[in-house]
Amino acid sequence: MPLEGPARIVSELTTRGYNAEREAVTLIAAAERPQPTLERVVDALPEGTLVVRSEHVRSVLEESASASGESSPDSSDSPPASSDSPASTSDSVGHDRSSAPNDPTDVPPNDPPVSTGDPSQPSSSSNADSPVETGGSADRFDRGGDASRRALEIANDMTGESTGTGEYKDFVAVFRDRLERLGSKLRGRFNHRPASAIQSMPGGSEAAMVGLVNDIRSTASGHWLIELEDATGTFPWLVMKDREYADLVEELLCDEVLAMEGTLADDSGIAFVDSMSFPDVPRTYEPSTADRHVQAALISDVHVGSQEFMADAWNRFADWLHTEEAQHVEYLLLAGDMVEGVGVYPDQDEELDIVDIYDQYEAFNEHLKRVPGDLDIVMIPGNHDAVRLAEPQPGFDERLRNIMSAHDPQIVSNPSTVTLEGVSVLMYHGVSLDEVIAELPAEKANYDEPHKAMYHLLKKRHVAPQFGGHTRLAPEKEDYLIIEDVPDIFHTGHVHKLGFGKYHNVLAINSGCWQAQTDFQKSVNIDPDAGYAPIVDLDTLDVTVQKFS
Ligand code: D5M
Ligand code: FE
Ligand code: ZN
Repeated sequence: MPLEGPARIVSELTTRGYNAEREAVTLIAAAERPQPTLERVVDALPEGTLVVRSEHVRSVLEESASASGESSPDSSDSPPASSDSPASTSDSVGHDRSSAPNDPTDVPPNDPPVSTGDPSQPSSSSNADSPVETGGSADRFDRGGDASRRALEIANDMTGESTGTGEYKDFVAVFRDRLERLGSKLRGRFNHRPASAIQSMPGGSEAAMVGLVNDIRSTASGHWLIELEDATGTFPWLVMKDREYADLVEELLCDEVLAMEGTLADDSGIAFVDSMSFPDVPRTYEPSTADRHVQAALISDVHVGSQEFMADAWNRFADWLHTEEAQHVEYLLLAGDMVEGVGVYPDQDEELDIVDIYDQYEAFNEHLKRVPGDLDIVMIPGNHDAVRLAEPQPGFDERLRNIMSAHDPQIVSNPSTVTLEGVSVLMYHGVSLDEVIAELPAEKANYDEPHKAMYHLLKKRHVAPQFGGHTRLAPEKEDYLIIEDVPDIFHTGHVHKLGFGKYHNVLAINSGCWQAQTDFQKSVNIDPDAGYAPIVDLDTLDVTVQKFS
């Protein structure tokens, strides 16, 4: 069967157990008779070769050119061999990564070829099997063909909007905003009363209240007392231990907003809970999907600068993005912890590979350069990044933006919502997940199933409900941490575990990381999922996981 183009050549080589450099494939595709050329190249490979390199092809082509007087492909109209540095053309292609040595070195890559340019300009070639674009582009497969159909919008980015001074009145304002906005998702469902009105209702009355959880206590007899607060005051609600709702008490976090319905005790002053409701995601929620086959890679926690940063796995990921298999990946989302940072945890400096924070970002940028230039990239900061720790975290400052300029990423706050061709993705780094996992019983939230912890945030419609624990809060004029609109995808990281699942049809994905186990993680038995990239089909919300470690 004739070899129709690079894609067929790659598949032909992989079925014979070889991976191939991009340039080698280009050269074979450009030969006058690709099939016999491929046969001759394979025959001439030194024993033990795993990757077909451009040198292998060139020597075969030169041989046959001198035998037949043919011109070399370099002088034909076909795609020229790249004149860039070797690193720019060393991208292995193929599907069998297990046999792919890829880049055996651990050094940051040299500059790969520049981007194909403006992604809104479709590239000249729209057929993945047609010869590659000219100009030594890294993007052999034609992502750009549909670039005109790309659409990316950002919402809820609070970068540059920070007004809070951290004073008491700011905290009052942000909690008021939370109660108002999350409460409005509940108020329509109940005949609710303010705390002050309930305080003066006669015993035996039915009552409902929407409030913030102010306190959770167990009583001497094993029941639960939950104090709800609203703008008028507080009221205590008693959940009897044998009621069906008792099970929900262990899910509660302080400062979340919910509704309680129940009956006032005879001497009033307290109410017995009959039902408890959360702002939640409707069970019937129907997520939006893209109207073409297009994918997004959702990753986080790169931790460049740490001795445990897995450069090899990253390089394999970046190289894979250049292959045909990844041709539909047009978006790359990074949910924080781009670098390891400095002084984040005690004794962290002992595990630093790069000690200067700006040097860490420079190195991160070098790694970012290796991914295809025509990806649309969005990133938010995490707790290791050089922005304020308190949430919401504004996007990186000018100096860091200038450093992290490879492929012109969109840099937004943590959290932010990015909508890709109609599919909304709530991006949040995920520090509150530690808290959810610590507070809830293990079957409801644990490190091995981080997506389950995410479900609780969706149910509470807030990315970091509890104030005063791990998660630091910077009060702003509004509560940016509220999940105002139901997202189609919820993307977090931070806990360094890969997990995904659906909650009321919303896809929750916690990316793994690109950092091998640190000494601290070893000491507390955190076994990270390092070197994986979850890839989401935006037209179906299906997930496939690519492993690079
Ligand atoms: O944290 C990755 C995960 O490991 C996250 O679940 C917190 C936890 N972690 C890591 N180092 C520490 C220390 N020193 N104290 C407490 N918890 C820790 P990340 O912040 O993304 O590196
Ligand atoms: Fe991290
Ligand atoms: Zn983190």
